[in-house]
Amino acid sequence: MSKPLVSIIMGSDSDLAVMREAALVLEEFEVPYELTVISAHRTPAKIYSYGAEAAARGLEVIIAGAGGAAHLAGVTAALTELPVIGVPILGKALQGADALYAIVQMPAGIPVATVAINGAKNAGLLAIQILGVKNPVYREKIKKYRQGLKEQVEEKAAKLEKQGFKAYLEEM
Ligand code: RP5
Repeated sequence: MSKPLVSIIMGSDSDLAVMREAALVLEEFEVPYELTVISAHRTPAKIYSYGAEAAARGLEVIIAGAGGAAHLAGVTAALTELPVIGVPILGKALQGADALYAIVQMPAGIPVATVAINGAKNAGLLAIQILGVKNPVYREKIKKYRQGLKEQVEEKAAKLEKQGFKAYLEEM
């Protein structure tokens, strides 16, 4: 197994049902990754060493998902010069707005690339695009993936135009 290039961390195992989407896309693109639970609040010493050592271990991008008072992505970004992608996790109380604001509102100097609430799939894709800056294999895979998206939309549009919206909806 190759050394992981991408790290997926999350504040709790309760985030895994969302964060698995990032792992699945990395597997689809054959990107070596590691995945674990680290909490900025419950295991602060662990995130300190994890963030501080991440670049030296050969990681190139970190994806951090957390809900509620979601400090994991920002704290990780403060501890490493690697790009950090934050995934706000939908919580019960504030519909994910708490995590979104906590992750996106970073102070100037320590950016976190924030995706949508529960946007773990896009976090995985963005990580691959970042790897693609220096690795043309990943860049080509992203191009192919987008070609597939385009073809899917074109097929749907052609079918909709041919059948009309009523028949189309009945099949949905
Ligand atoms: C955050 O608190 C985690 O990222 C999770 O989204 C939320 C709730 O955690 P659990 O109480 O389910 O462990 O730190």
